[in-house]
Amino acid sequence: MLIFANPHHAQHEGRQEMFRGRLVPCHETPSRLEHVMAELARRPVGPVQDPPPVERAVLERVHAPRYLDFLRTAWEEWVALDPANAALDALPSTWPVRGFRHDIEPSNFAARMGLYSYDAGTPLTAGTWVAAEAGAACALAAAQAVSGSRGTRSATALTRPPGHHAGFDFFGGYCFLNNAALAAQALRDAGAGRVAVLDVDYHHGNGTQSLFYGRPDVLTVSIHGDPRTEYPFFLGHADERGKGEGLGFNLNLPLPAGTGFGEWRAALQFALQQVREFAPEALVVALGVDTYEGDPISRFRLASDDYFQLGRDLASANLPTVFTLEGGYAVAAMGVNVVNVLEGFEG
Ligand code: SP5
Ligand code: ZN
Repeated sequence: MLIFANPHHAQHEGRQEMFRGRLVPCHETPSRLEHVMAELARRPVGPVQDPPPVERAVLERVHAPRYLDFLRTAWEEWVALDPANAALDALPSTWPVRGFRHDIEPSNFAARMGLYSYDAGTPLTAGTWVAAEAGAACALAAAQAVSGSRGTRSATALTRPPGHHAGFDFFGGYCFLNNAALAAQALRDAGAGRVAVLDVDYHHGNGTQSLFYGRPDVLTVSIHGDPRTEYPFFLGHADERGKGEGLGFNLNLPLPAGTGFGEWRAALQFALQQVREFAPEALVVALGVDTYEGDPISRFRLASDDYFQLGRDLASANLPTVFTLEGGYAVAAMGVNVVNVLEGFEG
């Protein structure tokens, strides 16, 4: 297992996210990745490397050019509004709504923050672009590593901010660039005819789903908390099966809050069966460990030891596999849980 770790992840350090009318400390912190790195030092599963730099054109395979430009320059614009802003995060507070908007892109910064986002829980900070870009580089390096007949069997992008909630031209859910989607597209571009993305984060992979919804070449599967009660709420229902040529190539497996490993694993087995029937040439696993029983913002009940079994089950697909790191907010347990998956996968 090759591991590409984001050398710049700590530059993305949000202070606060909006929750019930208050700004509360961010759950998505640099310490998350530091715990994974520390556990990997105790239990190495493979060499840890820096990724090579990413090319803009590769990011444009998934994201809108004007969205990328916005992310790259947003912090400068934010500070230019008022030098005192340098001590604050930028958070959106106004959004376009369906049926009540014009195509004209506003020049106002707050308006464009809203145009390119969908929640007030995802602060943009001084180092967000540098961290997100280097994270995407990890995902792309991992995809390259498993590509072709001489590729390694598996590679992991150990990175934050996470990616699976980010879409063509929007950030949200702590995510800016969709690392799993970038990996899947890179695998396609490197010659894989069909690629499957299996998202096991607690939250529905709404960004990834939206990116591939009309495409039959990338199967997207997500196991997650029922969006009737769980974030991101507006997508992730079982009847979302894809559209046009992509009809039948999206699968959502929502489960109720409180679900334990037995039922969760049954959903995983079904998901893996669907992946097998799709017969992909590569697999991307959007690996969130916020399914853990101790997670502070999520409500499944997986125990640390269950993550070994998750790793073994994923290995049974017998495919070149890229892991991208998504959620997981029980910070102290996060290292153990992630490394358990990778160890279980390695066998
Ligand atoms: C990648 C990922 O897992 N993103 C999840 C984003 C969830 N954002 C909304 C969380 C709201 C929960 N806030 C609880 C605060 C309790 N103090
Ligand atoms: Zn999550």
